[in-house]
Amino acid sequence: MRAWPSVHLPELPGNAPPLRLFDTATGQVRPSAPGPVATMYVCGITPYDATHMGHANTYVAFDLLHRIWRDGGHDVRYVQNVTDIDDPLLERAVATGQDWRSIADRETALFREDMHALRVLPPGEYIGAVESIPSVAGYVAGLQAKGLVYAVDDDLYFRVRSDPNFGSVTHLDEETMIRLFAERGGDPDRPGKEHPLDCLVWQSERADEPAWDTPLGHGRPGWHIECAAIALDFLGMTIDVQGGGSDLAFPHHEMGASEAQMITDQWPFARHYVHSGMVAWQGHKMSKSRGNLVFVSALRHEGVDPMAIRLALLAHHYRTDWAWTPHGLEGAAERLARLRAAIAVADPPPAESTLERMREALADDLRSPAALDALDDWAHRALRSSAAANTQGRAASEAGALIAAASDALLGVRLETEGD
Ligand code: 5CA
Ligand code: ZN
Repeated sequence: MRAWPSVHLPELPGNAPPLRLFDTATGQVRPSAPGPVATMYVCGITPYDATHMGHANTYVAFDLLHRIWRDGGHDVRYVQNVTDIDDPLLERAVATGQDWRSIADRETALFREDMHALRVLPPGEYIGAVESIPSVAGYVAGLQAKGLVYAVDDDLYFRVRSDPNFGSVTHLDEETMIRLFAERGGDPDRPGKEHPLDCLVWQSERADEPAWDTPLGHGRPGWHIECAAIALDFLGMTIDVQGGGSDLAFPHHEMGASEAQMITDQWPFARHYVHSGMVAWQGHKMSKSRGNLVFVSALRHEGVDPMAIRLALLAHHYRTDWAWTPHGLEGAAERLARLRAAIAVADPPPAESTLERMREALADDLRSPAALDALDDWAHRALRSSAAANTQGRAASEAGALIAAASDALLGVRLETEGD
């Protein structure tokens, strides 16, 4: 699949401290990406209603990580999937009378536009579930050959408990696992299963649903194995970061990790499991199934500057849960205008120490609010020291140019409004 176009990434002077990042599996902030090449797999959208602020928050969080690694001198190999075949997409197709493929194409196209507008750096590989079906079938056959798969009717299940490390991503007790599994697409109560937590890796053809011919039979992949397969195909073991929103930690990341570990007989699947917080709206987690959504594209069409949307997201540390508010967006738009005015000041204060503060904050588990505080402090001093600013959004001094470059490279917030 095609990703979206990249944007220019300015190079900054000096050195960045190495990134320390919270890992769900150990519950600790630990050094990330020991090697020169950093690898990251981030779960992509299920394209039936894109792109809401929850999605945007998650992809901007991992974009921040991408940018901080790049500033730290890493080459980043970034893979993201698109779940372009799954139950929710087929349900939406039935409910609206549209073809599931045209829904997926349309929403994926919109997602690309939104990501580009938000200056999210694209993954190097953007891979659809449908195009991965032969690969998934191969991995399932491999698990089958090891005796780790059994059939219920014609559907195939993975024995999650065959992995001695199952549970080591989220450390949940079994009751909680079963409850979350039921809430998030699993089927703990299906008769015929050996263990309630065993997960579907291959679903045989259902009436009126699409199916593909593979050596496993006529059907389609389960969800978790899709991401395990794509990550193994394009990154291999062991990846530096497996990422997604916190609602994916269990079962999706726990089960995908176990599948990959049992396929390869290696552990762990990922050195860090990184989870962004949930964005709420109208009192609930923003979700396609509930329909309480604020869309990036809707705001863009109202004329909201995507950089203000990005600032509204970055005002929250990526791991916190928070509620979207129009007030938060207004605050972000004001901050953007202030920063754009400040870089245009003719004689602002020096910017080196601000860059250093931003890098320190971001290297410490991506504390974007503290990085924004550093920018605000500089802007406050710049605007106080200057009687007259020239045009907003054009750096009028070396320090202004350095602040604009730092904001662009590290935060993905472009302050210069010319030459785009
Ligand atoms: N296709 C699967 C992953 S393989 C999927 O979960 N798709 S999704 O479209 O439902 O979600 C895409 C990403 O957005 C996931 O990382 C999910 O955790 C995140 N996400 C969904 N809703 C929210 C929300 N309200 N706040 C923050 N992140 C969210
Ligand atoms: Zn996934």
